[in-house]
Amino acid sequence: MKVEELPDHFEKIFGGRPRIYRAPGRVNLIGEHTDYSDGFVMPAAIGFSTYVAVAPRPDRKLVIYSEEFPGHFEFDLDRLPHQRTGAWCDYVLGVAGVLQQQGQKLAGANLLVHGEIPVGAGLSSSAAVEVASALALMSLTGASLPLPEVAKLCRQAENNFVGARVGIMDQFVSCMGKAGCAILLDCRSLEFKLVPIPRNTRLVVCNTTVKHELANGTYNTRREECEEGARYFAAWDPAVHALRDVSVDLLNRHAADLPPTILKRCTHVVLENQRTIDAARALSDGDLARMGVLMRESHNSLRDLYEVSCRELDIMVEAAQDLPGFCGGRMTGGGFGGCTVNLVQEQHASDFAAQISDRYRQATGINPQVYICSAEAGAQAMSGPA
Ligand code: GAF
Repeated sequence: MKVEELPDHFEKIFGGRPRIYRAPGRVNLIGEHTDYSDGFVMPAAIGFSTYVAVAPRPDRKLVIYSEEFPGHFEFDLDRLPHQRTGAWCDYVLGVAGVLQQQGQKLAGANLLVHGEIPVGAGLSSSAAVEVASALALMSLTGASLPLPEVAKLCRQAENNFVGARVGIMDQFVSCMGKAGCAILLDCRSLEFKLVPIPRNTRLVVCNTTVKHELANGTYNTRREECEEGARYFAAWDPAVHALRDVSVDLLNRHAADLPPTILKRCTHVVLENQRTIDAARALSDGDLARMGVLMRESHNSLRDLYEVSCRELDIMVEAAQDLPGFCGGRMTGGGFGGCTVNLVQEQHASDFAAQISDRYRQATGINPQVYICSAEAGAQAMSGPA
């Protein structure tokens, strides 16, 4: 289905004309696995979005359909499940639950969810469903919240209802993305700076099309390892509340006292935070050579210290290195599969896409998907009822 057809599909299924809300997926240029340690990230929203078409119902039901995702679901707003169902509708349910816990009395609603973000590719399709659903549900009661608050409540839904202990990055950039810019975000204060991406540069996103089983469990394990590291440092310096507060100097002073695995995780986070701040400066200065070095260091650190890369991601990163127009690239998102992000000069982007696909296919026997993207705007209302 094309997005233009969404109102007609909605009408066929439910009757009536919907309002439509859109929330985009993202790539992260640098600052990986730092958000849940209160650190810095630098993502950009991309041109793949999830759309939620919504209209009120006279009763207290929440009815959720999608053509891309299986099943259709009906819930009673006064008796929403307290535990996840295991289906994709959990992202909508979680958001509805948090909105109600915050004191909003939601209205009965029909929702048709249209997703164009590749699922399981690490491009934040789940955050986009959450954000678009939150805007859609709030629109029916006339409630409005600042977008950073929407991001926070969506993250809360994912942490508490879906059960993934994610940081704030994905929901924040899906809400706050700006065309042409990456966002340097302080994940503790939620202060942010827009960092323009040089005009003639494209974000070429290379999907390995693999997702290894490890992804979910290991994400929570990494979080626990970071929390354990922060506890060590807090014992030496009470000003440390999260790895964000650990300086390179403090890290070096206590390196020998940490268990080797914890030291590796902490070293990644501490240095990645610094790289992210440096990268924001490099990008806004248009210094793509420096940006490329930092992205490469980030990838190596995720591969060797944080240990969340995989063979396919490493092959995709190596395959890019000497291609014309390539400025920098790395794995993006949680890892264990999914995508790499590459900064590529615009005039070389199509050839880059073709050549990296060939190389990856030859090395792995797997057909990749390559998307030539740019930084796009964050979540918004598309139209009122027609
Ligand atoms: C996933 C999470 F949802 C983010 O919060 C972030 O931790 C990312 O992995 C790794 O940087 O996308």
